[in-house]
Amino acid sequence: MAQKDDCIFCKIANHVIESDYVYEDDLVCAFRDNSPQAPVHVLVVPKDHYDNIVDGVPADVLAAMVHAVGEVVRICGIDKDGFRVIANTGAAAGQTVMHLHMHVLGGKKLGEGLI
Ligand code: IU
Repeated sequence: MAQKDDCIFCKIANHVIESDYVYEDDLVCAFRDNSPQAPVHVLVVPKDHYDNIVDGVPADVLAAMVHAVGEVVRICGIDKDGFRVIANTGAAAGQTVMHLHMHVLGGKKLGEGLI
């Protein structure tokens, strides 16, 4: 699996288009959402293209994403107060960018419901 030509998150994750990065390693990067829904709203994305979290994503990539979540919450200072991780999957769940991403949200009291 590699990049997809017309995918905006492939371009951001591989620095074809620059963004406001928070964390990066060989497999993933994390950058601030450009329409933040909370004081901290960061997206963790793999550098290779997968449509969503059940699109045959290798275990090392999934592990790198979860590791990156931990790095992001420490870097952004929300590890102690609590945060939320969301991976909208498919249009019915509100996925608008069809490149796997995890939202990391925090920095305020979040709503108590799941949906
Ligand atoms: P969703 O789970 O697919 O709905 O989330 C996509 C997010 O990507 C959404 O919060 C957008 O604000 C965000 N985003 C971005 O940060 N930069 C972009 O260039 C684009 C979308 I397109």
